[in-house]
Amino acid sequence: MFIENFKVESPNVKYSETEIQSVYNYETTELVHENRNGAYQWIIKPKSVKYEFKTNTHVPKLGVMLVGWGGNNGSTLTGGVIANREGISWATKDKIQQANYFGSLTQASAIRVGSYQGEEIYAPFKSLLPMVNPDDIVFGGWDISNMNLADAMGRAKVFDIDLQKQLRPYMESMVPLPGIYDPDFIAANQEERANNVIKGTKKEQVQQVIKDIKKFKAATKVDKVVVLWTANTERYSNLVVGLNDTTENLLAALDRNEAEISPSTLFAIACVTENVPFINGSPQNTFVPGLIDFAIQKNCLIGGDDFKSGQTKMKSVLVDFLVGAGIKPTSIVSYNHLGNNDGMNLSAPQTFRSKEISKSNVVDDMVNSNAILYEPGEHPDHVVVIKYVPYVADSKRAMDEYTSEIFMGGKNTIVLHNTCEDSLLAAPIILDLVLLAELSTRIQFKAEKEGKFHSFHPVATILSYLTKAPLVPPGTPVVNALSKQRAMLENIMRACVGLAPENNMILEYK
Ligand code: NAI
Ligand code: DG6
Repeated sequence: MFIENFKVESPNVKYSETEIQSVYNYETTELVHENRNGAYQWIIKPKSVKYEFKTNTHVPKLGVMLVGWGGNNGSTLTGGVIANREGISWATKDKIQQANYFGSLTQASAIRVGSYQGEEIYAPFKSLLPMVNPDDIVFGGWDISNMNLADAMGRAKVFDIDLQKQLRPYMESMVPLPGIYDPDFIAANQEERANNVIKGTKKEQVQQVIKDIKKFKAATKVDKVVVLWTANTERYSNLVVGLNDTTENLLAALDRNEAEISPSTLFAIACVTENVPFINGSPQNTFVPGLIDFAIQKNCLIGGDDFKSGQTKMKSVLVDFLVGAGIKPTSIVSYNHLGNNDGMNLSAPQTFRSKEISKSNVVDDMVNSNAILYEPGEHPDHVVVIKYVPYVADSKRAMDEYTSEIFMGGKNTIVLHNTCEDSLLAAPIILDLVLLAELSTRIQFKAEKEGKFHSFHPVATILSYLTKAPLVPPGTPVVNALSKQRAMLENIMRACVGLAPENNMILEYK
């Protein structure tokens, strides 16, 4: 059974006009490795820590500024939200299709809230806490191509033509602001597109982006802005001591107009300076140590890297399943070919390398979790290939072969073939990223020994379900397994309304 909304009644939760306050007992463990009677032993001690959460229930009017607004993802997301807002339907060869938010965790998934008269009861994920309605988001942003969003939607070749025709009038007047173009960081094949660029030194470019954000905020009267990079994948920046290792060095390098500061890092510097949350949807190392340091100093949310949309999402489910089932994946080979502008940009070795890195490290936590299967340091062979095939356009083909060792030396090979418009996978993920980033800035919490409430760490691990290479604060474990990432997010939101984590024990029926 499905219920649309609910309210929690418990001594642990208080709803007021402006906030939800909850008390939550975090049941965890403390590990000790010590000498007991002459031998070292691991001791696990259950531990309960009392936390208090406060969620501001005022849902702001949200502005989202996309870097790369005129790209396939940017135009698809903007058109998709308009279609939902306006209740647009269109004819396909199969049926009359209604706009929807399928693929969005916050808008189209459900959570279990309990059971009632022998039936499991589910509610929308978004009913857990008050969140921005995506239909109300005001979009804006930058692009190095000056094409308006209606033409950009046509260039992307993602939506059915009947839908495009209906969206055109809403999108024709949307024109991206000039972006920051640096040919050293993206593929040379992008040069033709770059007709809309911010001139000046790097510092002047940052100042222009700050002005753009302020102007957008004033013109649209939004309460809050989130900025998200969905522009081209850049090459990795070189990490250089004295240049981008600390806030001071990064800002001094900006003053000196150092070449090795990428456009994405410039956008991030602008956002952190203004305390505007910044999310990186591409694989490059935008968040150089000096930038992370800067975000921590300013307590400004940053999140990334690289949307986890298709092949990697499957990987972080399948490998978790295999290793969790006691099966040993020994070789993972992932091919994809695509023909959109992202594919063209990734055909250059330096930008491909950024993507290869973010696609390759995604099974480490699962492999490291099982020393019955893997020797220390052992890892499956893992190869990632991406080819540019213009004809298939945004319809990406992903082929994966997983070979595993099974019982008594047997081998098992699983082959997947996935065909799908890449931007239709990415757009709902972008939506979740901005909605959850906004929500997380309204949550404050404290553990029992902490005097004051504080926000989450500015490096937003809460967003990791949505990213291939979750950015984490130094010294924090990286979790890639999709089910764990989802459980973390859902359980934190449940804690905010005084609900225990979903434990799936269903003891009442045992
Ligand atoms: P796209 O190439 O269609 O769009 C990128 C846009 O960024 C272009 O319009 C380009 O003109 C613009 N641009 C480039 N540099 C810029 C700059 N410095 N400032 C402002 N605008 C700039 O690519 P698409 O398909 O929209 O993907 C965007 C990014 O998202 C890529 O990096 C891609 O790797 C990443 N991504 C996409 C996924 C998907 O499923 N579609 C999944 C994971 C990541
Ligand atoms: C080719 O791999 C293009 C990329 O931008 C991917 O489509 C994107 O990174 C999505 O990757 P995945 O592994 O989540 O499907």
